[in-house]
Amino acid sequence: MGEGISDYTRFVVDLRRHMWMAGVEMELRRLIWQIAVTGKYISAKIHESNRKLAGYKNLYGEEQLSLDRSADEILKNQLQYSGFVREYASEERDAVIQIGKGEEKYFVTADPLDGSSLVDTNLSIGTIIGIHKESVFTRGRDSMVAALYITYGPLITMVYSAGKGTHEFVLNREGEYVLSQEHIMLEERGSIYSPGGLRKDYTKKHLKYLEYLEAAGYKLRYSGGFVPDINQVLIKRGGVFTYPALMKSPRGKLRLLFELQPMAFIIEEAGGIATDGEDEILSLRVQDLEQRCPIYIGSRFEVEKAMEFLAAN
Ligand code: AFP
Repeated sequence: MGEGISDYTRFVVDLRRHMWMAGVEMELRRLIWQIAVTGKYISAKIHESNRKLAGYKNLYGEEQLSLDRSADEILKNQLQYSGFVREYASEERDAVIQIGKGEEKYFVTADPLDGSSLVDTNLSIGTIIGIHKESVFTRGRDSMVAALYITYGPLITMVYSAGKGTHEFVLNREGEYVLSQEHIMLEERGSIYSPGGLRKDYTKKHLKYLEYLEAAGYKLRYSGGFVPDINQVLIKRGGVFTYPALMKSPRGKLRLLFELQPMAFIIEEAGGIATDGEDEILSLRVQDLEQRCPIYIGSRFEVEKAMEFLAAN
């Protein structure tokens, strides 16, 4: 029996209503909403580019930006003079820029289009956002007030936390973000592992950890996109994503500020943990934008097991 439109609207919880009901502070609600809307423009750019952009000229003969730089421009323009954002730091820029008048409340970090090397394969990619109440050059634990990521896949989904749980929204045909999963909580342990990097470059301790997971029957799930790979651990309620210290690059590959802090904030709010193998990601001080860091993130059992293996003699 179909529900009348009034029933439908009664049960539909859109992003703005959810944040208001969760008691998220007004300016932060409006900023998160504005960023979520930007995801629609970035998605449109991905579709418009049909996976080719860099090096192409548009009909006016103008050189087209690569998709990740286009996504960065869209985000920056959307946040500039929004009234909420004082500074903007992006994986596509080599310095933090002031985009407000200087008294705004928030500092935003962005990986505008993570996994862009996957665009031509039509695999899912994403946007990763961190929202800070003070300069980002400190510990995430002290500065972060919210984080979100948008996954451009068969559906466009947005996962956010403003410190009151982790929640998922789906962009519906009407262009609204509608609540799909509220207060997502990871189990104590899961059944999937997502191992970045090359086996030949692993340290012996990391290799022993992966062999432990494989012997325990964990299923390998790795797409090469941090956003969908982490999203799978969250939505499947457990498991572990890791991009470890490698012999040739002891700091691993992923960026502390743009990729790891936002995901650590979100996963911790879902009852999981995120470490560099020794210390919690959100306890690490950000020294510079380029700072990379090994990562073990997901449900408690698997991440603590990793720390055991890495600490063993
Ligand atoms: P791109 O943004 O260059 O596609 O890199 C994606 C990424 O930064 C992150 O999303 C993945 O987890 C990781 O790199 C994959 O790295 P490998 O290609 O070395 O597996």
